[in-house]
Amino acid sequence: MTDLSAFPITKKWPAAHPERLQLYSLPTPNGVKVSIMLEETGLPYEPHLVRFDTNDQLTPEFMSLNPNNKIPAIIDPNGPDGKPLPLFESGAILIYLADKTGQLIPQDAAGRYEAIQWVMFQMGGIGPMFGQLGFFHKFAGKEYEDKRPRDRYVAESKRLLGVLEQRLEGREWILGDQYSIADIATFPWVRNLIGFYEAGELVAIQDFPNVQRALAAFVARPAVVRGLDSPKRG
Ligand SMILES: N[C@@H](CCC(=O)N[C@@H](CS)C(=O)NCC(=O)O)C(=O)O
Repeated sequence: MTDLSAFPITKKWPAAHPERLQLYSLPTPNGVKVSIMLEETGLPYEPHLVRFDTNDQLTPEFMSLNPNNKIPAIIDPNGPDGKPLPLFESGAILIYLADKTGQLIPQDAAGRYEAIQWVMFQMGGIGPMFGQLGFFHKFAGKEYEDKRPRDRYVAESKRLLGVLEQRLEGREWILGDQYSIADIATFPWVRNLIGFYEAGELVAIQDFPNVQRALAAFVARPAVVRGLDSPKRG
């Protein structure tokens, strides 16, 4: 019987199935990367909802797993050497799960680094820039009189969409024929930009037909549909 009691997070979110991978998350663009990956690979997992309206991410139990107080985070009871592995940062989790399952990452060395390169492009570029655009366009930053910060993030988001558009020219997915963790990292953020942030018009999304086409194919995948709703908001 797997014992995860050494992890304080299990006091607040008890593991009903400690032998399964434990996911602590909320269906945000960073959170769903991991639930989509888990659904795509078919790894059994137990989802736990981390609520922001009650600041669950700031509790000592959650921060014992991620001192950076952000979802998603996991514990894999069957990590390297058969020992439990705690992990945070969605990009690191995607790479870990791809390596663990041998799925959604090329198996040759060059292809593997190419996939990691595009995951990093999302982690360092698309995620932070689209996130700032959301703040200045839809949330508290909307009230700021000075529109220069908003304009800066709009311009940077358009530039990044342009990079993605060019990459997808003549390619079905970011790596070509092979759907990968690079797509799982990226498309939840594009979806969020157009949907929740309501910034499609602002970034002139119609100018990026390859991005729109790949996004449509992404959201039509059954595993993506399931992952977008996990953990259930309850
Ligand atoms: N680089 C991190 C970013 C994670 C992140 O920003 N998570 C947000 C939700 S999308 C969060 O937990 N925010 C809660 C907070 O900042 O208190 C990752 O990719 O895992």
